[in-house]
Amino acid sequence: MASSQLPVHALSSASDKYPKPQGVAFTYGTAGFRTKGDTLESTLFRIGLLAVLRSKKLNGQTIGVMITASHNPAIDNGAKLVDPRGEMLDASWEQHATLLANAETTSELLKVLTGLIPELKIDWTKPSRVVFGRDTRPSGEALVKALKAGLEAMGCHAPLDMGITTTPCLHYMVKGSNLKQEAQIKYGVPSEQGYVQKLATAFTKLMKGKSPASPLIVDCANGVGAVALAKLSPLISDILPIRSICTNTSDASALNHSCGADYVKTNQKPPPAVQEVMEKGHRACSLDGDADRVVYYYLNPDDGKFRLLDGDKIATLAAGFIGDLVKQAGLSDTLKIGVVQTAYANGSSTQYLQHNGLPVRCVPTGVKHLHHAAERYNIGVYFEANGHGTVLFSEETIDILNAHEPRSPAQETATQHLLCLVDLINQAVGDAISDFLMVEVILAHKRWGPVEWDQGYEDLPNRLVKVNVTDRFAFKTQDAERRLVEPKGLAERVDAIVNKFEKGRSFVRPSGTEDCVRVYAEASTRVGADELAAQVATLVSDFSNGDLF
Ligand code: 16G
Ligand code: MG
Repeated sequence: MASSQLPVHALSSASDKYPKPQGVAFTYGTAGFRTKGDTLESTLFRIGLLAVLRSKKLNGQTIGVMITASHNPAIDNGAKLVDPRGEMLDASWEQHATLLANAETTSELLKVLTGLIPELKIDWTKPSRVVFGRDTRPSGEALVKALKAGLEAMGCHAPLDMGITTTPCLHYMVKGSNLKQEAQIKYGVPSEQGYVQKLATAFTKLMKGKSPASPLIVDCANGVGAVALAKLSPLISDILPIRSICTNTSDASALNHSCGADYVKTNQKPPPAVQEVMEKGHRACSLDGDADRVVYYYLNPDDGKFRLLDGDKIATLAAGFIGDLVKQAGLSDTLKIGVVQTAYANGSSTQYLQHNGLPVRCVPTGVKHLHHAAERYNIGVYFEANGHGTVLFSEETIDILNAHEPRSPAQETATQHLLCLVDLINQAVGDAISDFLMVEVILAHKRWGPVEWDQGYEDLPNRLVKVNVTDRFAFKTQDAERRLVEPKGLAERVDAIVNKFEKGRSFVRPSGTEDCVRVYAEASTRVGADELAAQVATLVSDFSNGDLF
């Protein structure tokens, strides 16, 4: 049996060096494992084991491991696996990750592992290839060591260490590593340098003939985005001057502290460091700690009020622009564009898209759900309101664009622009940097500033509330998380509250990353949205305390 070749001795002695902390339960959630960094060494060792199995299962294709806790505080860390096309680990394997991470002892771990090999029909004789990277967190170094120990114990030769890198760069790398030579030439060199070059080239082509943009303020969340931007920025500085803020990666405690996309989205205001340098009417954007998420904002020129241009605004901007290019290229009968959102998308954005004739699909929260849904269109635009997202062009679409014979110079230009966008926009996963370059291209082409961009629709006032409950798993949803199916009877009570509010909408879902339940509410007025959120939150908390039913 194949499993008999498992290097049991090597595994056993290596595993003993990475004992699982007692009394901790690990879960591979929406974005992989995520918890305190100093509790994760055994988990990283075991992720190494799983990465090797995954690679062998997929015939030796390269698998990625990213060590990051994204927008969480510096003390946290996490890890996620990346599948060969650069997408998130197939959901059916998440349970194996959880199972391995929770084996209490080395012998239990070996038992789980030995069971998985026949269960997953893994041919042990296949090779395994793994590439990994980490963000700037101090615990990252020890976690890399643990991961390497796991890979080595499984006989994975020469895994590729990308060092400190952004999550999207790692995804780009995985995708590129698995392409055949010819496809790889078109895609770009699978290295960090190759990625930076690819973005800079596409951006430069798309900005040809456009006057240089006014400087863009980029808040790097004191994270790895600062490192990546320092490499890209000099290549495009004469077209887009970038003023990087919050670039302190040497002081760990600064990471995501009073800065970054999550701060802006949650507090609905610029980070203090950005506020200091922001001028009315000028745009700024904030990345998160691993640079896979971006939101824009500006201060209203009239009253100086903060205005957020979130993932929904980016999605509508991108879908509109790309839709126009498809029309100008003469391909609107051939290429179908679709937009994918989650229940958190502001109702006004959904309505705006639908009025503009764009099909919109709603899927559960988490990049993997959006990504898979977007793959079903010729051109799939997906963004979460929080700024995670990208635009996917299917292989067939790229072939159609390459083969297209334009009937006019305008058609030719539009076709070329679409092809350049394929290069500019990360096709594996959302990239804050690639996304803001896309936004900058669109604004330049439309000769828009943030004010014009913002004019498409007005967000409905909304509120997100966190409710601590005794058991978040008691809350089960359906219809892309828009409706509760359990606890029984709660959905009807939520409906009864929602119906009291003009344009009211509210939903309740268990968080995939924290031990809590989230309540979202929107309504026609600020007071209404706040009141609706408060009433639904009280309902949820009463239930949790056993005061209901
Ligand atoms: C993770 C997800 C993000 C989602 C968020 C929801 C990825 C890469 N990240 O950060 O897409 O919006 O979780 O968090 O999938 P929640 O379940 O705690 O509300
Ligand atoms: Mg992130």
